[in-house]
Amino acid sequence: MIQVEENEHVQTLVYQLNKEGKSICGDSFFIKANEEELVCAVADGLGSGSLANESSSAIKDIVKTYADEDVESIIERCNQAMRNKRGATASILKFNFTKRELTYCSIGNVRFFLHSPSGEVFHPLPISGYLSGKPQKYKTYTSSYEKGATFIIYTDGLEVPHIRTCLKQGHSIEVISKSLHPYTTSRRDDLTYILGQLLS
Ligand SMILES: [Mn+2]
Repeated sequence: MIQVEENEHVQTLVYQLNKEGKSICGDSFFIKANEEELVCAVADGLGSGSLANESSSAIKDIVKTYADEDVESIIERCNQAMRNKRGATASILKFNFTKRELTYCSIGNVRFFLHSPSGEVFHPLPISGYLSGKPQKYKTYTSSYEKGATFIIYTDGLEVPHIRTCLKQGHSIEVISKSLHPYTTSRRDDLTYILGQLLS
């Protein structure tokens, strides 16, 4: 499944595929761009199927409702919502187009890479664990970004050995998406990625 969200500041593309034999995806995502910012989130519910989806879709709903808050308060709201659920790993990312700055907060194995045209790679190291409703410490990353930078957020269903190389070639997100295709066919797990390029 592919969804596209774009405006004059950003172009994004979402790809999602269920685990083999599953009719419900345990991963969920949220993405929204307006004149000021891009908000995106990816969550991987523990396990698979409907119970996994219950957790990850609750995260999606919270990000949608509280998208105006900062990434750390949103992720804490998501954590609270996991109390009577299985739990999930999640990443929340915002790009502020006016400040040309990104903020990122994450727990668990959802990963994020940003590649700038100057060659710099921004890759916050994943923090182990998952959102479970228990008290949790967060680390919020802030970084400036360059026009033309490409990024990806993805769940562990996508097993790419050299994700940096895929982003580095300076290709459009459609071409990058095509180059990721061979890594999406095993279907050992639910798979979600958001690919994007900053245009301004
Ligand atoms: Mn997974």
